[in-house]
Amino acid sequence: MIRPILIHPDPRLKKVCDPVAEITTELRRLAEDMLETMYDAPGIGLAAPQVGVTKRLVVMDCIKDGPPEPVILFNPEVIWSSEDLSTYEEGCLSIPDQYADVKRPAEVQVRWIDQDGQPQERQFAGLWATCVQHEIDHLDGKLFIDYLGPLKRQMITRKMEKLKRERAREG
Ligand code: K2U
Ligand code: ZN
Repeated sequence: MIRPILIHPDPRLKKVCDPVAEITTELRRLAEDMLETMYDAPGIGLAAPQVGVTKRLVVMDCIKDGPPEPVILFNPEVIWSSEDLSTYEEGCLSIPDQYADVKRPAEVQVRWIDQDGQPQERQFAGLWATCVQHEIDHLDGKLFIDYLGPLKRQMITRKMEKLKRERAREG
């Protein structure tokens, strides 16, 4: 089912999430719900804290045109990152309609546990690299606006507080 996506500022988006001890049926269901929620947004990534679950789980599918390629990552960790950096104009489903350039390592090697409990390891480049780093940041309570200067971050936070007030009024 499609789950509501938390909007910044929200304390649950700032928490360091807990590792997943065991891949339960419930967590597999959560991962499926996150993929459905991500495709509906639409987005190319989503982290569990964004739907209010402070567990170390992210989903991604950075394929634009072509058959979908969903990836479910439990306890993902970056085990290597390139010296080269790449800049991407990032957005975030928890900070709607705000975009800013963020510099990150251009390639990363990531290790995780998949939905079958199997350890996986893959090197990501391009948009996949940007996305997986953006999602793992979410698991550490870090948002892309944390890479911006204090004034720009504050301006965006103020806009989100206004948006939340308006949404609360609409009901
Ligand atoms: O985690 C999220 O909020 C989903 C993010 C993932 C993402 C952000 C920046 C760069 C790459 C991935 C996005 O909102 S998904 C929407 C999107 C789609 C294409 C390109 C950038 C952002
Ligand atoms: Zn995000």
